[in-house]
Amino acid sequence: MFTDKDTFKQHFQEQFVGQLGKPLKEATSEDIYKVIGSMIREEVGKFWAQTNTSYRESGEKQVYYLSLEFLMGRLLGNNLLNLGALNVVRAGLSELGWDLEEIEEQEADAGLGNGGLGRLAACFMDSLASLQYAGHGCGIRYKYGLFEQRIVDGNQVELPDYWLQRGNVWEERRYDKRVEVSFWGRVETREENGRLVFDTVDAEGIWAVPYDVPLIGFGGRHINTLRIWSAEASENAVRQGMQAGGSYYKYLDYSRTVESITEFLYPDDSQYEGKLLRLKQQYFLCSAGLQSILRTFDKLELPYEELPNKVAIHINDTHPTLVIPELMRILIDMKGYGWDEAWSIVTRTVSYTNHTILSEALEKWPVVMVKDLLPRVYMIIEEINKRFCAELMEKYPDQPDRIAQMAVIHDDQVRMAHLAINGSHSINGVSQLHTDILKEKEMRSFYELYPERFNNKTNGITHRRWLMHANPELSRLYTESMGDGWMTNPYELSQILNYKEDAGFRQRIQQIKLRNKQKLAAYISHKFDTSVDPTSIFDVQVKRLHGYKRQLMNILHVMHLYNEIKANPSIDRVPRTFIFGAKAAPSYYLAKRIIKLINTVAETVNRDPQVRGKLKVFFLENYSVSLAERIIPAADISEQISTASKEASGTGNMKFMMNGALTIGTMDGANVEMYEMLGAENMFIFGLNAEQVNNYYQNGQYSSAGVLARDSRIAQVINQLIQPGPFCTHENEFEEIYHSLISHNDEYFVLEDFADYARAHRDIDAAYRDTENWTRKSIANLAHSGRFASDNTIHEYAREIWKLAEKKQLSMMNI
Ligand code: 26V
Repeated sequence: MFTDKDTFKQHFQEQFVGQLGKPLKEATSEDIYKVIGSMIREEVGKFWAQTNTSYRESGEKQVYYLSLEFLMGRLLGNNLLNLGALNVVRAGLSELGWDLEEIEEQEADAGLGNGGLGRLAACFMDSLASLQYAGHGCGIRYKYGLFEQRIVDGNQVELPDYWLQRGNVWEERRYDKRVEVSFWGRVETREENGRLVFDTVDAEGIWAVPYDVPLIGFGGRHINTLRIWSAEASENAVRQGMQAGGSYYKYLDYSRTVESITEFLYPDDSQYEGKLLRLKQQYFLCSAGLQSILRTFDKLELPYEELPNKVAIHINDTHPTLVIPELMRILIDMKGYGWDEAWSIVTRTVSYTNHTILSEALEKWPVVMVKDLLPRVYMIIEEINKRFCAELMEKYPDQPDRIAQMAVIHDDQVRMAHLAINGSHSINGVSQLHTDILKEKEMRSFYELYPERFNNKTNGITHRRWLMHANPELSRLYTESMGDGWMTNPYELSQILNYKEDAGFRQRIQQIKLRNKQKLAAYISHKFDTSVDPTSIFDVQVKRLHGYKRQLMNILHVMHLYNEIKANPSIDRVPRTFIFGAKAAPSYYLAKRIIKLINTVAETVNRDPQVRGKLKVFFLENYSVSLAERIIPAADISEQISTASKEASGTGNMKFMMNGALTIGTMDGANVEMYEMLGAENMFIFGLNAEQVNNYYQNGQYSSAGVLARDSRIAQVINQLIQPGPFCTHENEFEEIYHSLISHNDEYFVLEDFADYARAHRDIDAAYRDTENWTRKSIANLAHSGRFASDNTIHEYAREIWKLAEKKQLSMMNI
């Protein structure tokens, strides 16, 4: 179908008329999108089946990546890329008068994730399939993805993201594979053949209906499955209700209540704490996922002692931790295993990744809630806690505080991280620094108890989406210069270091960056109806809005630059365009004020003729995967400026590096590992390090007011938050921001790091003037970025955590 342009065109034309029943000349771009999507589905169907058959026949170990989030973005371009059909389809469509990029725009982003954690899951799916591992995703088919962000009068407004409105060509509803998930009820205990038996009675059963999405590996032959579950009322429950005298309208109400379980994705928001619907989502995923995993395992007709050899279940953060007690429940109550045997099976099967040390993100559930919603599961959690505390008592007989601090149930709350650590054989952090902090601080007592369980797996990103798809011109240059080995072995990107001193090559790199910037400039110009200078430095910070990520420091610095130019209009500065993109959690008030501040500064700066040609600021609304693919290839500077110790890894940092941007950053998360490879000459490092931050927290000797008193530049900017002037239309407009910095002593050290941040920005200004040297630095970044390809990360997970058989290195020969 996709072998050559003419075959494609012929198939496409037939399919179009056949499927839509109208002539091609009446086609809309949405029609074209849908027809190509269905052709891809048809093309891969055979290989999907083959992959599944080979799994069944070989009995090889299967990995299931359980995650409440899969931030997949659009699939058309990437599927075509992995099928090797991108050029054929682009050329074929072009002959028919269509532009592939415009067709890609028709697809709604699958925004089933908040940010880093969800996007990591998506990158991992791509690597698993591309490396031909037997690894699948298991998630929730939310009706609404993360909210759509609009900026109205400078403020964030949230709208529902009904991504399924126009249908979803990639999914396959598999009603025949539905399973039942039970909530509520009570546990009755009886004895049977000298054994205690637990029956849950009066529970409410609902259907979990799976939708399967093919995960097409590079080469198009190996196809894994992303199975996402949707909640539906079970007709049995309905019939019983009706027979008991319920009305038709009651049924409609009831089924809506059931469907609400998978209605929307929770925003990453501290306000969610204790929300029953979120707990229901978590158990729904665990119960449905496990039933489907075990159904596949059962086909092997092996005893459950073999489960850890045939199945690995990985939990993405603590959100799916209930798989641990749920698997215990199945093994004990349904398969007849004793506690110790079951526990050994569970802990050898499950592994867990921690993604944050922010204490507000550590999940806890009120005991009463878990007990009511999941009575039998709660009994098991209680037993896990009891046995764990007994083990601790034996080890630390005279340290009751330590035991209380480590217990799974404490203060009438279930601590999910403790349950996850207890019930897994592997606990990993997502960068070396993050893992060290887990071991030495956050999870120290657990590390002392189970040192062998802790390990690091530095995050990665898929170079197929973030380089080959997002930056096709750069990819073409690579292949022309050094062949296509880098596509299957991203470490080969280091070969471009050989071209660092090649003036022609550097010029090509400069041209590609300029063209990417021109494209983004056109997009921004169109959105804002203003001009954007593509030769200015594009300085970009795109990521979720959070205090620790310090978008505030960035915008305060922009205010400072503005003040400088106003004070000295002839100052010599390389023109800069600052670009922001960020969603704030709907109830995170301060974060929303920061968005308003950024927009206010943007308005003032962009309309001031005195700074024209030197400074521009844009806040691009609704940051998403597809927008990231537009922005990142056009960036000169990547802002990775979190308070050291707070950003577990970061993955945006890697995407920018892979597209030749230079990083201004703190020694935090994976920035540290980038720095180890790049050195000070290829990165702009500034600010406190993790140890210094930690010391400040411990000795309490930081005073933001003190910084203000010492530095008049900062004082000026801070006062501009509350005094009418260029950035503040009325008195105290940004007083909450002001108070967070002054009255609340600047939790994230924005003021402390400001001076060094400004210094690093001056270094950027100086460095950018030397175009050739800048390009050398950019090339060093590109060359070392292969290390952060998620293919490497996945090989490490496969080898060290999931214990999968070694895969041989793929090459373009066997793709
Ligand atoms: C928390 C919550 C709590 C409320 C309900 C919804 C929800 C969703 C997510 C979260 C925690 C998000 C944690 C997270 O995204 N961590 C990021 O993980 C990235 C991948 O490992 C890493 O690169 C980032 O540094 C880290 O912040």
